[in-house]
Amino acid sequence: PQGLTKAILLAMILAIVTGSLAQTLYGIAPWYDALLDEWLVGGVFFVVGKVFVATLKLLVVPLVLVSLVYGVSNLGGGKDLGRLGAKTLLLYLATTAIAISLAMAFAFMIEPGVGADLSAKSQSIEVKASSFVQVLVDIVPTNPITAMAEGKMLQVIVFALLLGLALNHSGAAGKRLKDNFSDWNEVILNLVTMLMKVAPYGVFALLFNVFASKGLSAIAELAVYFVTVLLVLFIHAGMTYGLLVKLLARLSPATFFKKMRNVQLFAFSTASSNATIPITMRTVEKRLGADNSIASFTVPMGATLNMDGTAIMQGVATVFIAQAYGIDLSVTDFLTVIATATLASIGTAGVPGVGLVMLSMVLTQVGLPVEGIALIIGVDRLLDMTRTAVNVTGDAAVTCVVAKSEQRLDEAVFADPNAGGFED
Ligand code: DAS
Repeated sequence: PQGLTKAILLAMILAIVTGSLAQTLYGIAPWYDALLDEWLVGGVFFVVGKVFVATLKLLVVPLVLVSLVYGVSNLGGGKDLGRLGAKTLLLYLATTAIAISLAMAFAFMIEPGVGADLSAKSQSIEVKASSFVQVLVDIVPTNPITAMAEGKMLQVIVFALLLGLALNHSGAAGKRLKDNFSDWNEVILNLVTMLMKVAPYGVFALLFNVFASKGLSAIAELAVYFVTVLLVLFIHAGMTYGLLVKLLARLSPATFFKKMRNVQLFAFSTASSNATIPITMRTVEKRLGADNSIASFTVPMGATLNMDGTAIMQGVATVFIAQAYGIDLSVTDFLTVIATATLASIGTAGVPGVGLVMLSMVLTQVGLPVEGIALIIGVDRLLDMTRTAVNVTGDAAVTCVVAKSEQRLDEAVFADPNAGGFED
């Protein structure tokens, strides 16, 4: 399909305009409200949006499993995997630490929370977050089928890694199975391509509902906070990832960002890194030239471990809440926030809203009132969409760096504007 990106962008703009308009007209007449609430937001667009996200999520576990088993079996063996894993994890943690440090520096300078209206704090917030130790224990699955059925990404990744390694030590049987997984990987990636064609409709439905229900009004009273988070998101994505791609992978940042547009639009619309995994995987392999043996590992791992956009929100939100309550943060508090937010991002899957759940862990760690989350919850959905787009961009940037460092990135594919279809 020609210019899928244009179609998605058009759908996005149309949805934002009509959704916001619908929200401003709310209350002009009972029949209108019923039409908007029951038939559109709660009806047609609800169904279309849910089905669209479901078709993406449908492919996540099968694609991650076959792709990772096949990908790992193409690596030299345990020592390669060890090096690859260490490189990837180090880069993911480093970019997240940079992200949150930038966020707190800007929030400290801009002071979004000074003089904030505390009235919203009455809303009670029910959030629970798993402890870091529990996360580590949970990483190894006791039953791979359960892990897949429940979509526990880290457990699926561990199982696939072990199975992929075993393939290399299984002679002819392993070879046959490896070819099988390779075919499955190709077919599922083609299924992803097919499903991407319905994206404009899904994107419209999802975004219309966000803007028709949340609208732009929620942004007004939190404008400074909202703008601060967006500012750092763009700076981090442009600067940190731009430098990463340019200096470490010696590739063109302009080409990288241009080819990442589709992935960012999916991430923005779904607010879910996990649901975007199939698109991220397809793009880094077919359009950016990263070899499957790298991408099959770094992309699923990134969707779960690497959430720079989320860390940025947490950095700004923590400073905002401290300022709103007139609480001074010490240098130790800052370092605690950086450590907690970086580690907190390891344990949570990339689904809508996890950023807020992890924020409660960060606030608790530095003794800030968790009910402060009520102050920012109004605009969180819009920020969630943007930070998810940053999360997946970080996953792809690190994938390119690691693939290049392992001589497993095809620069001809990277440079070819039409590689992988969907000419922009
Ligand atoms: N929506 C999450 C993701 O999918 C990010 C977040 O909630 O902050 O990456």
